[in-house]
Amino acid sequence: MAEALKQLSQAVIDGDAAQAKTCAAAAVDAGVPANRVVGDGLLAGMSVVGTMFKANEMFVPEVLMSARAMHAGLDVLKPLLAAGGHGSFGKFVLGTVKGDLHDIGKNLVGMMLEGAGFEVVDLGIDVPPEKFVDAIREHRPEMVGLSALLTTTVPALEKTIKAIEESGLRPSVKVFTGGAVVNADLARKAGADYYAPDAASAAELAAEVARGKGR
Ligand code: B1M
Repeated sequence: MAEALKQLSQAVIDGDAAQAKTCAAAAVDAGVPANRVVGDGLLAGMSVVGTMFKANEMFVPEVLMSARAMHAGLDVLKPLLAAGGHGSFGKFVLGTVKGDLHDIGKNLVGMMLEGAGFEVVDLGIDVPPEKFVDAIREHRPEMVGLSALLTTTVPALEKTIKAIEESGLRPSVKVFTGGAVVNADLARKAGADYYAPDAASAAELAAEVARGKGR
């Protein structure tokens, strides 16, 4: 079991999408729970990639290959992570803020939300504030989630929430934020209602809020 996860992690580091797919499927077949395959396999590999990227031991093209491998592994797990969700908690509009192209964490949050019972409307990456506003007007979600991974895109969180306020739609939605550079303090300063440090807690918190037990 540990060996399958180690191989999966290495496939992400190597940027080998086919191998990541094979290893993720093998881990599932061996009975490893999907959340462990994500945490101890895919995320463990991506964490090494992040460290190497920071140390200039890996560069953007290689990191993109790792991102592809991560997505290939996540594709295998998606049906398991999203199992049981029937959209019974209502709609959740989700996107990565303007200027930010990172989508792995956001996609994971989306899968976990679906698994928790939300109908997710994914707006993608580099989403301008107006697009969030238009989506709220069109889909009438209960909640909106903004993901930001860069220090330079943290201001886009605030701008997006401000645009939602100016549209008059703010009272109708709870705003969630998260992403590597976001913390509870930044989220509060940007005007968000909730901050979650990872995908599992984002889904858990959103479900609590939907049940009326939100903190
Ligand atoms: Co970029 N990048 N990147 N990158 N990248 C980081 C974020 C960085 C920390 C790397 C580093 O220096 N160590 C650094 C940011 C530093 C900073 O601003 N403080 C960085 C940089 C600098 C850049 C560029 C500027 C590099 C360059 O071009 N010189 C550039 C910017 C492009 C842009 O966005 N405009 C860039 C580009 C890229 C790639 C395109 C090559 C690629 C992204 C591919 C893709 O996403 N499709 C990439 C990657 C892969 C990374 C790292 C290595 C991995 C990110 C990731 O996917 N992690 C990252 C280093 C790192 O984080 N260790 C790095 C796995 C993912 C599951 O985690 O996204 O954090 P994460 O999501 C978590 C939580 O944060 C949370 O839940 C998720 C799962 O539990 N979460 C939420 C996320 N969203 C949430 C929303 C919520 C709640 C929780 O509520 C709504």
